[in-house]
Amino acid sequence: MPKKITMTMLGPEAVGKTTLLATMYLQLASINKTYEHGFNFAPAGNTGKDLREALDKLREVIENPAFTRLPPLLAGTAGIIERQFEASFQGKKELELSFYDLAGGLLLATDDENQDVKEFKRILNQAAVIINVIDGAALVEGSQLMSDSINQPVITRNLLLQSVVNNPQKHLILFVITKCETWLKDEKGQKKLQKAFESRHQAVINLMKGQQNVVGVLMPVKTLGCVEFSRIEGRGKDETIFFSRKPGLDFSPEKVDQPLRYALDFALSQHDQNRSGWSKFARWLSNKDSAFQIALGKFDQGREKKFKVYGNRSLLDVI
Ligand SMILES: Nc1nc2c(ncn2[C@@H]2O[C@H](COP(=O)(O)OP(=O)(O)OP(=O)(O)O)[C@@H](O)[C@H]2O)c(=O)[nH]1
Ligand SMILES: [Mg+2]
Repeated sequence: MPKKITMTMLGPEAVGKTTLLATMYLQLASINKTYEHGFNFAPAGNTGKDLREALDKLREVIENPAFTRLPPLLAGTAGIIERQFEASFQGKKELELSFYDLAGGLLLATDDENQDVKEFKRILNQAAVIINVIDGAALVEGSQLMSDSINQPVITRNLLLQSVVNNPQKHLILFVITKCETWLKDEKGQKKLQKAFESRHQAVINLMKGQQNVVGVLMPVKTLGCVEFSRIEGRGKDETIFFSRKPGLDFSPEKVDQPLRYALDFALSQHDQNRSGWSKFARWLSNKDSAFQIALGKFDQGREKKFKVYGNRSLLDVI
């Protein structure tokens, strides 16, 4: 029986979780073919069909006239949705990956008896990889009030608390910043993003300090690539962010292969470390162990190493 590894999105409504998942899916093909590593990742069940549909909707962004206010491109996710993937090595199925997407509204549910909330907490506790999606425009340009109400760092911290503290499960937490095209253009903008994250999400960063089972990585990405922050209008409750579609640019996600690579690397190395003693011995006898680890080392070469890391950095070592 192939083992199962859990991964999950985490983040409030409309920050870009489903958009990130769909654009990561788009990168699978290139990850499968770029290196001679022997791994193959494929969607299972309805995952491929659903994510292709989401991508088609996202691509419609290029049909929007430039410089207008952008309407939402995707419908909000309902409840918790499991997206299944499979990883095989040298043509043989090694691992099942369950990737959960959720309705961000669940984070604000106040009712402790809410079944979806209970289920989500269970998923978080056992997830090897947690992708906390953060709206970069609200983070950098919004008031504290707006940034907190869109990104909910305190609720995020409270949810992570029980999965991080006193839990034997090791976690990779990717802090993926979306809607941040504007600040990715130069080093100054990138510094601004990191500074805003470290001050406004301090509660989450503090939670990871000294915890041996957690490593966090800050990763700004371009999920759409052709939409930029334009301005903020209004104050207090009326504060609104406007984005505009840039003329001359196509829908072209960038860097989204990196959270995907980090997630898959971590999943594969956790899977390899968790093999039972007997299976390890049998694999060692047949030389399978070293083949797998050499492949993992090759696969790891596709990972950029310059991202800011928090918590126990050694968990990122693949072998
Ligand atoms: N400018 C900009 N807009 C984005 C980006 N990513 C997503 N969006 C917009 O944000 C909207 C919400 O994105 P979703 O991916 O549906 O957000 P979600 O986090 O899945 O939301 P829920 O399912 O409601 O929890 C999309 O319809 C896009 O219009 C981005 O990188 N830049
Ligand atoms: Mg969604």
